[in-house]
Amino acid sequence: MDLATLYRQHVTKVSAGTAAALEKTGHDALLIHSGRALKRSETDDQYWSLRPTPHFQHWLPLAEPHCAVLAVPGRKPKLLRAEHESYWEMLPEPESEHFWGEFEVAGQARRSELPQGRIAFIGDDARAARELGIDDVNPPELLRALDELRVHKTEYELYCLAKANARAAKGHDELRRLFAEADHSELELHLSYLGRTLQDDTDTPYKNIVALGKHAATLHHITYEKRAQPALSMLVDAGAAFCGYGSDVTRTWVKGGGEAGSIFAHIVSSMEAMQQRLCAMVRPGVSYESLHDESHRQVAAIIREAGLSRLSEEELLAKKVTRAFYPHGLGHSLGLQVHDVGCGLIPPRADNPWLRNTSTISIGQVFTIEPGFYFIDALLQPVLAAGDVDWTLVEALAPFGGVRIEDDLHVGAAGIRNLTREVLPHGGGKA
Ligand SMILES: [Mn+2]
Repeated sequence: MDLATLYRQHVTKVSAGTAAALEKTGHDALLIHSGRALKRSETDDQYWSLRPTPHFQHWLPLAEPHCAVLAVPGRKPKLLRAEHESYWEMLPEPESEHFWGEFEVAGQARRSELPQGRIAFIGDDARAARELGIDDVNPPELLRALDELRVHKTEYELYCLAKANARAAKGHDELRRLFAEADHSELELHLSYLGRTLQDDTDTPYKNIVALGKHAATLHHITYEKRAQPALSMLVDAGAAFCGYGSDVTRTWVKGGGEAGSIFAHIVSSMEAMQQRLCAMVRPGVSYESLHDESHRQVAAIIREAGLSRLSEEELLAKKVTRAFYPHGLGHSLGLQVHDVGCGLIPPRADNPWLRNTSTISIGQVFTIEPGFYFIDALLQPVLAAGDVDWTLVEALAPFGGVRIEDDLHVGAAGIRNLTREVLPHGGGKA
């Protein structure tokens, strides 16, 4: 099916879901605002490029400020589009033109033209709501119902997420090649990724994490070293956007490094094998948290196999040693937001504080599987002090930073689709 047909079906589903949500919350209409361009500083007149309200982007891939979708059950949705008068800047062009036909397009939202009855406003810009005389701003019950619509992706959304993965794959392939052939700075690698994926820094779904060597131990390393580094490892956590939907992909590569390098390379390939085993365990009805718990058991096995500890797997879990090496969750829901809504409604168990997906896996979900293994000084100090890990080996491996391998998975009726591996077959290892 072509994009326009998929999109038509998507809008039909979003319209029906929105109508049901409005009925439930007792609203007659909904105005979803795209947002206001925020000033970079109050003392000057430069603006950040707009990150539209995700609820707005659920309807259409337009990144213009001061636009709104007016949804009235039973009527064709209306796109209220602000007149662009500035000659200083141009509006960003949408990636594709497939969406216009599904809307009645009109000028900027005006108070006098809003329908009668109870109207809800969804968006970040409360000032716009006040200007329109709408006082029902982001009602929580309606927000919850709209978030619920985003958990199970339509075929159109899946198409966009697959495109976002294909775009990211080009950047990851390029960085692997650059890393293998010569020493580069993190900044150069970051800029090469942007160039290869045709994205400006503000277009990416999240700030690229490009970490050479020990920097990989900083989970969100985004302050790039500007000088070329003779690094032995590279962790790249970088995605791409397509029509508002984002991919989230991490790869870890190693080169050289003598004996410690071989041990680290072995840890990377063990993590790659483990990540693939976890992906193979994904199926409807399984609790995501049980996969997270399984990933800790497998990390315990890797700690032992690498010779980092003589404790048993049970002891490594009980004494929270695996949590010192792997301090984040196995993954999260993915869609219009990198950490998408709807899969973390139940709080995780107290010992899994950073787990963002606590759902029971169901058909239509898209989420990441991203186990990690790091040498983070602050977290390892207590387990080192307790004598639970081999201090000399930790010291030898610390310059490699860490490993993370991350794919985006779709749970389909016909099976699990790994959106990342179909375009980027290798998770990491020797560059
Ligand atoms: Mn992620």
